[in-house]
Amino acid sequence: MLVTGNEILQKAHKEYYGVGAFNFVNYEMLSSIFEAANEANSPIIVQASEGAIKYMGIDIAVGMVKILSQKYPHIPVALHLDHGTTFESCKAAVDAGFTSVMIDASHHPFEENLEETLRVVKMAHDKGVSVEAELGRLMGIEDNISVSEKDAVLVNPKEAEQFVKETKVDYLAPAIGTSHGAFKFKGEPKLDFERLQEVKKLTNIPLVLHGASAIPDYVRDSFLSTGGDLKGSKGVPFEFLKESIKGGINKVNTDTDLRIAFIAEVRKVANNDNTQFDLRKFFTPGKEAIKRLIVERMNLLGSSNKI
Ligand code: PH4
Ligand code: ZN
Repeated sequence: MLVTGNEILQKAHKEYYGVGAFNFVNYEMLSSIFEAANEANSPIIVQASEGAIKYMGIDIAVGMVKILSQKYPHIPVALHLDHGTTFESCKAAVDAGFTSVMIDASHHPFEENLEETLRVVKMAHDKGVSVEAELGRLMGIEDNISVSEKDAVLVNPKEAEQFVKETKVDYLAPAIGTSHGAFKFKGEPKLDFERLQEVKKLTNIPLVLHGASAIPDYVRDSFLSTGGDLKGSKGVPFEFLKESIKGGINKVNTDTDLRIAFIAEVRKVANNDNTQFDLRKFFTPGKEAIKRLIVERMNLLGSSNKI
């Protein structure tokens, strides 16, 4: 059943577990996410970025989610706009049937981010749609980073408190040292869990971890073994994901893991049979790999059997 993001995340916030927010760019990814949720008996957030929406077409994206949520009526699913960059983009998503939107004005100065978020919250709440915003910048933190450099990049907990109070945003993505993609950390992985706990204490709302892909060894290995190159890639270690949930993260954004798992299988088929051109022979194992990875992730985050 299609529900608001808040409906899924308020429960996760109260019971201290994480819900995967999985990105999709086509039917294969989307249906694998639903199949995993069905197997694990877990709520899901399915999310599309502006780039993904441009690729699929907004009506097709919403249509696919609606049809799949009718096929699996027992699964609570929220359809979320990931990294909406403007008010107009958020409004287009709300008008098209998204049940949750992110306004990402985090690259603007604090006051501007607050104003833009407030505008989106008013528009979205009017239509019963939940809103996510972000504070700080998504980037890895090195061991030798100074306190002032860290403060310039990561979320400021006091600002987070004021931001949530004034905007009434439903959930917040605090930058604590993660980044998008396959190369998250140069040295040892490092996240600022103390800062996270402080933000949770001062805001008391669901929190979001962007850049949460783990790149499990077996997924990296299967990509490498097919001749792919991911030298130096590093994801968020499983223990860090668990620690984040303890610190108050409830929405766990995951895209890179799905991409790598899928493409590794496609590469395998291509390598094994260079005469193959039946799309189904490539995509069926790709979908299976995404599904397996998501079921495992749901178990780790604690959302399995939470329906
Ligand atoms: N995201 C995914 C962003 C995808 O423009 P685009 O479609 O490439 O954007 O918001 C995440 O936080 C995913 O993090 P990950 O890279 O660790 O999976
Ligand atoms: Zn993100």
